[in-house]
Amino acid sequence: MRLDFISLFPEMLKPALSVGVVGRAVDKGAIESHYWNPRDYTSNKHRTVDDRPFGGGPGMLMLPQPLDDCIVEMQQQQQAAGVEQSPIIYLSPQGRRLDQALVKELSALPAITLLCGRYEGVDERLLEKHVSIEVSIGDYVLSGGELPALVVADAVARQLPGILGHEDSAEQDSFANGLLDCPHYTRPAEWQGREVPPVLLSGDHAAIAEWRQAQSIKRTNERRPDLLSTDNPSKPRSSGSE
Ligand code: 4GO
Repeated sequence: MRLDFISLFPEMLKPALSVGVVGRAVDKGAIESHYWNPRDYTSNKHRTVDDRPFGGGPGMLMLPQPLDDCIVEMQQQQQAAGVEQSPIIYLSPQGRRLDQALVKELSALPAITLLCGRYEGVDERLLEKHVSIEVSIGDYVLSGGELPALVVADAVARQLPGILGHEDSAEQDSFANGLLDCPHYTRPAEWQGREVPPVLLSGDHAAIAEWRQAQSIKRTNERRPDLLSTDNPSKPRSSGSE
């Protein structure tokens, strides 16, 4: 999968994509990342990428011109590389809330572009022209789209085949089956007077699977009943309690 990042701060993104599971995906060639800096596409000698909002108000906006030239060049390069037009995703609090279902949709695509805004955001006309979907990682405001873009990249990368070892496969994750994850324990079996639930030491794989499923359902009920409510369209089809 190809990931293109459009950002004024690519140096914020690159190190995050070089470590851990995502770093391994990059090393293995399962992820190919490209960085595009709108500041390299400014037409004025001060290399200005922002300006004041029409109608007044605080803060600055990203100018459409450098972003447009940047996107046009990126799309030319993608075409030359034989990549189909990839949807441009704009990270913003006004976007569709990211969840595991959206992560799965995105990870099935051959390429996505993540457009990271700064300041108070981007001129609306640039978004109208180029953006396929706005995505939000949650109901809070950040100073740039880079951290949300990394959240999307990480969540998508761990869905790609052969990226996680089978022991920690994406199928085991919280939300993979619409439920929260069960608790986990490692050595020692007793730690500071606290014991590991005995069933996990029993060697009875069926009993362990049953216990984990029951714990997942209990936790989901206690912490996120919204995930189980009957009017929730993303309610898991089989929770094991039916
Ligand atoms: C995305 C972008 C929050 C999110 C952002 C989010 N803040 N909740 N800030 O996913 C335009 C300039 C948006 C700063 C950006």
